[in-house]
Amino acid sequence: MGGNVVKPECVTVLGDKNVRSGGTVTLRCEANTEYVTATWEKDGSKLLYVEGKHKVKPLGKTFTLEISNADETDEGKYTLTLSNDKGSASCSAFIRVEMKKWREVRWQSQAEMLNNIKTFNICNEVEELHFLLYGPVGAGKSSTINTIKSIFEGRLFVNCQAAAGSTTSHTLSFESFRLEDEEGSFPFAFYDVMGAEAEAKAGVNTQDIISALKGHMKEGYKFNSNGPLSEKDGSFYNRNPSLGDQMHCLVNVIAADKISLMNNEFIKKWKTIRETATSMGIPQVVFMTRADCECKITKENLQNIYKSKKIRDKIIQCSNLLGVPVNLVFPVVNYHQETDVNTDINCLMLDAFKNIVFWANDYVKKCSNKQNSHQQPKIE
Ligand SMILES: Nc1nc2c(ncn2[C@@H]2O[C@H](COP(=O)(O)OP(=O)(O)O)[C@@H](O)[C@H]2O)c(=O)[nH]1
Ligand SMILES: [Mg+2]
Repeated sequence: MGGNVVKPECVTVLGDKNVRSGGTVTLRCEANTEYVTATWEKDGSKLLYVEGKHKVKPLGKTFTLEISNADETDEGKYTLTLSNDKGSASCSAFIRVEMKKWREVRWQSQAEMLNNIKTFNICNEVEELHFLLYGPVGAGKSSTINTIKSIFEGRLFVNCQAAAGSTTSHTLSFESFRLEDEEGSFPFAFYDVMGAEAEAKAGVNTQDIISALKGHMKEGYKFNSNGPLSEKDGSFYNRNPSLGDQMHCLVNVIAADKISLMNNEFIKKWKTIRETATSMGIPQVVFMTRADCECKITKENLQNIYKSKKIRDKIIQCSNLLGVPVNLVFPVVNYHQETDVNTDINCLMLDAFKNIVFWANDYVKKCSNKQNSHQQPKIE
């Protein structure tokens, strides 16, 4: 090669690719010279070539890597490095593997799902089902309520103030939001609490969330970072809450793209709240918002959400972090930039929402059966 050796440069670089599970994908780079040694890495480690799966083809100045029969282990960042005596050059690309669907959403059945919820018969024991949304500032609690309200009302709803990239809470008092359409209202109430911050003194007080779960906190109570609601506060403390005053489902809200940023202090707070909910038997789920921020194929097409390895990995991470079973973690996307309603956003949210409606109702029925069996004299 002698005089032909020049410092390697990439004339065209590798491009990100999506591949279906079982499919074949090729990464290609054009260099300025063929006199180079090419090495491939995956996620920062030397690629282990598997016979029949990986084919590496240098052809003149073109360097390709072909991966056949793709599966989820093939997803990752691939880097090609070209080197010779004069130096080296490298470029990278991400391969996303679209997995076989691992959960079903009825994308075509918005009207039917919505109708099932609108005509849902709540048990007689309470007038409405209460859902408490809990999670850090910016997790998407207010946006989740806005999204559900938008679905019910058939137009975008923005009254529950969502913060634009803010780190302090916008929700300062204990407020509830109800669902309505032109025909009437529905027996569901959502409680948005001031975002929980990691520092013990900042954000919503853990004890306040527990009071809200148990039904001690009355609506309109102003959260105070310096101390929790006191039993002495006659106007906002309900001493003897009934089944109809307490919460019937705890919806933990976490942003898919911020899970890794959660600190231990925060997780500890969360654990305390979850333990209280568990001891009361309250159903608990996780709404993992901002799924579109975390996963490109989901952002491109929401119907890909249950084909995405990235989303599945996030769900597992979320489940491990919060101790909620994987099948109770629902990835969702909220309205955030749309100016009109979107069927896919609606179907994904309705799929999660219908579950919590049933579980909250089951919980109320179970509690009232227990109360009744304590009150009724035993027939010998
Ligand atoms: N891309 C995207 N942005 C979202 C989603 N949910 C919420 N957001 C945005 O995230 C930010 C925080 O949301 P917000 O509802 O105020 O969070 P809260 O503090 O938990 O009430 C806002 O800028 C929202 O527009 C989502 O699913 N996707
Ligand atoms: Mg909020």
